[in-house]
Amino acid sequence: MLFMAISIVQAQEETTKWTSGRPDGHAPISVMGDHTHSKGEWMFSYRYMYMNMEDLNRGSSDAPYSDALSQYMITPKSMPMNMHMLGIMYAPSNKITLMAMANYTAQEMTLGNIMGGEFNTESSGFGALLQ
Ligand SMILES: [Cu+2]
Repeated sequence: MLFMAISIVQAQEETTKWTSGRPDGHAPISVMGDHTHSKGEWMFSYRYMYMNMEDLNRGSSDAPYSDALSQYMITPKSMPMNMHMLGIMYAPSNKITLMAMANYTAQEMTLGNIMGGEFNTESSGFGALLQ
């Protein structure tokens, strides 16, 4: 999914000390849309995120897969996900910064069945989180 956002910001006052050239000039990479650019500036970004979900919980306690299999024929066991995100920012003026982002997500899931077997499913693609 490709989307564009337009940020219109008020001109920074001359007394502002903020500058993108400082190490603390940007929020952590996972925080998007935290800053603007000066006229004519481009910024390209690549973000990678890995997340793995596994195990079952009941409330705040671990639960064995046999609990789930006593009520259902299949239980999820793990689901690792890889996400790649590309971003572009451009400022046509000091008051407007354009931003576009696209992502590619790949994930798989290992499931166990009531017969004691396991199997995997997977999905991947551009845009929204696929499950
Ligand atoms: Cu930027």
